[in-house]
Amino acid sequence: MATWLLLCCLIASSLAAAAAGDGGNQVYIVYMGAVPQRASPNLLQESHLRLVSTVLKRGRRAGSVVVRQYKHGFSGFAARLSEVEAAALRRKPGVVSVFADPVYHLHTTRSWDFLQQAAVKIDAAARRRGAHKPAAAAADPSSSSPDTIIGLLDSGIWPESPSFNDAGFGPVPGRWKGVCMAGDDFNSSNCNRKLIGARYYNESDVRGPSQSGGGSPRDDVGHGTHTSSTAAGNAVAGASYYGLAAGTAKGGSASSRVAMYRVCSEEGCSGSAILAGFDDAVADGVDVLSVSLGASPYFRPDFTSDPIAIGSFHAVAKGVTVVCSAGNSGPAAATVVNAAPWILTVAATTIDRDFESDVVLGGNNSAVRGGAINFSNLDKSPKYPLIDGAAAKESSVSDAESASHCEPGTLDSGKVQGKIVLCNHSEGDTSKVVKADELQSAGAVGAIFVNDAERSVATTYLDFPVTEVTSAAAAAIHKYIASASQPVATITPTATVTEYKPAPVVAYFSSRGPSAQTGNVLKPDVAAPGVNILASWIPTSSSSLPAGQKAASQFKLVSGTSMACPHVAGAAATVKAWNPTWSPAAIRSAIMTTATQLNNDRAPMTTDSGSPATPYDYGAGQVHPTAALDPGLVYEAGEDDYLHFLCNYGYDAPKIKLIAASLPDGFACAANASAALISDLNYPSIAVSGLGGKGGSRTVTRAVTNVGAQEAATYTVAVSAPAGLNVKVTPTKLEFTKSAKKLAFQVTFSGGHDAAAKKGAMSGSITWSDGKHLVRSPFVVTS
Ligand SMILES: *[C@@H]1O[C@H](CO)[C@@H](O)[C@H](O)[C@H]1NC(C)=O
Ligand SMILES: *[C@@H]1O[C@H](CO)[C@@H](O)[C@H](O)[C@H]1NC(C)=O
Ligand SMILES: *[C@@H]1O[C@H](CO)[C@@H](O)[C@H](O)[C@H]1NC(C)=O
Ligand SMILES: *[C@@H]1O[C@H](CO)[C@@H](O)[C@H](O)[C@H]1NC(C)=O
Ligand SMILES: *[C@@H]1O[C@H](CO)[C@@H](O)[C@H](O)[C@H]1NC(C)=O
Ligand SMILES: CC(=O)N[C@H]1CO[C@H](CO)[C@@H](O)[C@@H]1O
Repeated sequence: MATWLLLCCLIASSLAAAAAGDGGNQVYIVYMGAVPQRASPNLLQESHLRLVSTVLKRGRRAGSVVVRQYKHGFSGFAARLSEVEAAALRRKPGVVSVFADPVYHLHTTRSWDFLQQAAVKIDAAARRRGAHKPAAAAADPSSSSPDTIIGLLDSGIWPESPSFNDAGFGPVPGRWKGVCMAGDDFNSSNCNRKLIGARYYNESDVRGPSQSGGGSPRDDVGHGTHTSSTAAGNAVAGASYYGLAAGTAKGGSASSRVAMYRVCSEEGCSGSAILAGFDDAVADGVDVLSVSLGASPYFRPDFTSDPIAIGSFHAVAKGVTVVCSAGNSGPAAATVVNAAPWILTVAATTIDRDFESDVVLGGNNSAVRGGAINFSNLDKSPKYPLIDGAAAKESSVSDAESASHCEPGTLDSGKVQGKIVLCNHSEGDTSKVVKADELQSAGAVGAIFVNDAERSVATTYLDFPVTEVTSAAAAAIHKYIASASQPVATITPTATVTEYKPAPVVAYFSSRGPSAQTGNVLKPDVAAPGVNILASWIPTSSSSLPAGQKAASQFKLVSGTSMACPHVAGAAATVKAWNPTWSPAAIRSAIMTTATQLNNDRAPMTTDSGSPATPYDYGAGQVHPTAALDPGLVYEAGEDDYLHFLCNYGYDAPKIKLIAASLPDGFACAANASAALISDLNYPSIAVSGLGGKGGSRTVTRAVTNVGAQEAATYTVAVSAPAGLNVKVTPTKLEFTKSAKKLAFQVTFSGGHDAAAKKGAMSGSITWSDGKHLVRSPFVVTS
């Protein structure tokens, strides 16, 4: 009776809501857990429609509200529903969760503003990699290395790019089940032996009809073309961005095949499409998934309503390695996203190339070093009047500070006319590109931005001469302006500087740990190049061209953790090609334990601002793709370990089902499940939060599996610990034999005398070595 009443009321109110108009409807993801055994996709599809029709008001057809169905790895659908209909579905048997479709964003740069700007190049990394024989061999498509398939969830692909030419590639692997969907300006002829699959998810179904379409795997943003070519693009000689960064552009795993799942458009990436992309990619047979997008760190979904956490859980359970960008919300702490422990989370670093554009001052012709990408044409001699933004203030403006930052509307165009304007720039200001546009239209001939934070990312200003200098360098300019009666200067054309030192450094924008979800798993996992990366772009000339250029560049310099992620996806594909039976956890372990912490000055890596890099900045360090091919030992983990992680995280079995869909027979959370036990997840790094001060102690367990060529191997441990923290590993020696392939050890952390005085995180590492391999795990302990 009670049930009937409830239903009755729901139906009544659902009618009322519907009567109020469909305008309130939005897309909900209805997640139904594991695909029932022996349920054919068709049967499942029908049952989804039947289920929806039970909650719809009369006259609404299920077929017209369901916009997407999930039927491979898990069952469910996305449908345009009223709040009341969604609530009714939530109570239906078999429905595990119903949540509003979130919109995620591509991790190109800190903000959408930057989309037209910054850039990067994979050449230096590729050059370093090419120096090592194994990777060079793996990158040769004619070599006998097994095929690997990298799937990308992104904004689509430009199939005509030379990065995706299939010359030299053998037939598409027989196990591939994907398709090449036809759409606007895209048909099956656009796929080949390199680009073997392309799907899209009709955005207009989800967001309402949109100008930008979305009805095609073709990329109209550029982002997906860039990430695809970074992960797996062919080597393309003579690549450059209008002559800058000239060299060979080459993906991390040039022998891999590519499959694009277009889940994003210019407006963002809908959660329902992301989930569908994961579902299809796993069923199609990809080996590695590269996902350069995520939620905002300020609106972080729970694991149970995060399409990336859910989709990647199923992918990893099926043996697919999932690599995600950490986000571009640094350098603030606890901004890392995509931090589920089954994901390989990637931070961004610089490469050893800089784009130098100097300021030459009148008087003694001294040069002040700056950096940016300009395609302007100022005279080489310093003859342009130079003025400080503060001195060019519009008289009616009272805020001198804003004028010194050249904020729009604060400057007197009469005073900047024909001059080079010196402007401060800080985080939170109007974007530099907008400021430059304003100055240009006010008649200025150039601009110098004083900018400490963002110096490593070269901004592209196309046809207006702009350079950026640090505040230290700006002191000389200020001094000159103060001393000269008529200060003059010029800005030199951009020159590409290679072998720039120090590199890598952690990029300012790269999102930082600790993970806001748990301090007992260290995130991000590794770092890879993500600043000013040169890779393929869409050659559409909608945006302005540099003076003298007739056609849009086929390559572009772009920055973001979006660019770092596919570098690691490429490395993971190469590890997989060499070790086809390895699990995603083993591949991740190989990449993390072989990462490097030194820069090209052979000194410890720093952040952009010069402070020593910590595991919260770069995880295990900078990815070293060739070392990852032969790690010696690996830290294994599987679905069961991740389920116990969720128990320790605080979820009960029904909540875990929201992610895992189904639980193995007999699975139960341990009675002693607790957040502290998360530290025991067999992860290649260690994080312990809440150790306590003096007298505090915690022991974590780990197990390593010998994957080296020798079954008999002896490894001994070396510990690097900060003052104030005692770290004890037992045993200190591991003897692997034919029968003992996997051995456990314990690490005990305890506070030393001055532990209480230590503020914040204490980090160090433990490293196992057999004399040939170094298997390093970073740790972070907080009191
Ligand atoms: C695909 O489109 C191209 C260009 O419009 C056309 O030449 C080609 O025949 C089409 N291929 C298929 C299989 O439809
Ligand atoms: C996408 O969906 C809209 C609305 O349902 C439809 O009009 C359009 O034809 C679809 N586009 C494609 C390429 O399927
Ligand atoms: C920028 O800030 C510095 C220090 O706050 C100040 O001295 C200077 O005048 C400001 N303006 C410019 C254009 O550098
Ligand atoms: C040139 O002028 C700048 C600014 O006035 C000053 O800082 C610098 O020391 C001078 N250099 C030489 C070599 O005189
Ligand atoms: C927790 O319980 C499991 C058995 O359910 C046991 O194996 C494990 O040692 C316990 N861990 C701790 C830290 O007590
Ligand atoms: C790096 C670069 O191409 N800079 C350009 C700046 O502008 C001058 C004049 O157009 C070009 O000659 C440079 O090549």
